Amino acid sequence: MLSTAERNAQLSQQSLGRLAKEVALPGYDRSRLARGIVHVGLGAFHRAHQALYTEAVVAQGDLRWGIVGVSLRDPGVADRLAAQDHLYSVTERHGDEARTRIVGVLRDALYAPSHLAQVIRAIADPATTILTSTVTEKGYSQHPASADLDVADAAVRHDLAHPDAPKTTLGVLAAGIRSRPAGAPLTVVCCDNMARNGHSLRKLLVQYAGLFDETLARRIETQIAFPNSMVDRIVPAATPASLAWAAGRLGLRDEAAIVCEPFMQWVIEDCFAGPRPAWEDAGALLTADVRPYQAMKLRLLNGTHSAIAYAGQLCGLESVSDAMADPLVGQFARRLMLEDLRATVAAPAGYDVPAYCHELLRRFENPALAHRTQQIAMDGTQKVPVRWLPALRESLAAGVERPLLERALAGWLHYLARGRSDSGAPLTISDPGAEALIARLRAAADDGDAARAALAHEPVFGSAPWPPAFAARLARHLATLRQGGMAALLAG
Ligand code: CS2
Repeated sequence: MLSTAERNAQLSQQSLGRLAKEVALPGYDRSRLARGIVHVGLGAFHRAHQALYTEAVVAQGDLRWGIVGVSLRDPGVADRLAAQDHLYSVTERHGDEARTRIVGVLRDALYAPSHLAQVIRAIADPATTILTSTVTEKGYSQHPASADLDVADAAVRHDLAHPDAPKTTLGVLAAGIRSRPAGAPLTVVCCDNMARNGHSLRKLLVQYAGLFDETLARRIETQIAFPNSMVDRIVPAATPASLAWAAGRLGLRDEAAIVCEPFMQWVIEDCFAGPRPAWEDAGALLTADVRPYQAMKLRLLNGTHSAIAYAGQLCGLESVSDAMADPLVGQFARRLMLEDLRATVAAPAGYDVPAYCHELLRRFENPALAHRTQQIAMDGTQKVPVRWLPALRESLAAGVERPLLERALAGWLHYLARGRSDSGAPLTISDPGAEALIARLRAAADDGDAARAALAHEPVFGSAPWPPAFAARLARHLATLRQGGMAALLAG
């Protein structure tokens, strides 16, 4: 229990008047906010991205779009938000500039394992016409290489046996949709970094529902809209230091404070089944085809990010801005983006890709963000097949080598196999899908064997064979890494 003094020193509806005066407040009557959106995955990214687009729509007077946030894994976030009347701050920082506002659009925050009935009711409510999700790539029970439902996954098997007591994202969505009145329009907007994310989610949900309720599967397929979307904003996970910094700025404690970059982008396919917030009034781009934007962002931003993450981890560089300031790793990241990855990207109509790259590099250099390389390095077995492998496959099929991207891939494999930085410090590898790949790498007799064994690991690298000459180059890079670390690989 918080004492009165502690409550007074913490962000809440009641303490809004005590905030530092440069902090912007919700400019609408929160008590009149209806619930029109359910969001699954209540992490910092959603709260600093989709929630802000919606906050802007609500601030213009359309009060239908309050958000019910659902957390599937983290019990803490719902409690922290509830203790603050679901208010939190977002500070946008670049260099010395900072802008802080309090976000009021969240109506409720539910931890699904302990409030499942409420979550299902919220999804089933016909006033909910939009459901958004940010549960990370691994949150969709998708087999990374086949892109189909991973029916071998223990949590999926649990949900199929108990569809009314689900644990997975797909299980919770299906249970909620099953309880909706027929004909109530719903649009599901997947906001995770996957190619064709909306279509993938539809396919997975239909596959999942089809295994226990054919009628539900048909309903999902024919009546619910699943626009693809591209989301972008760099939002580092909070740390004790970022929370302390935010408290200093606010004049109050905010246990859910977010510090992120000023840049924000959302491109959404304009196919909705029913009412939606006018997100375009808040700067979102509604368009007929999101795929070129997705490919551009996943390859240039996320592809470079992952390379920075593994090179950074191996070289003892804690944050992206540290890595960008490092002569070898910074130069590697720039060349990887501008030479190898850019060559694989077709610009969306009217888009200035060189200017986009220039801005990306500036964003990575932002010294005010402590964006940890360890955070981005997580879940490589989910990210690499989306961010690097399509560009590599296409290039190799056209007979083109991508020397920097190939080095990035070798760097990731070396990071997994060795589990230590180049100076010998143990690394925390957080990737539940990596166990089998690590076992293959560590069991290999030599570098050639390691390269071939990795490329034959179907869940990540797919079933189509990779060219032997490419495997040989990868083996040479692994040898260089083993002998001289990342510095030797990047200097060569
Ligand atoms: C990052 C992304 O953690 C990661 O894997 O690459 O979260 C990245 O910061 C966002 O996609 C930026 O929009």
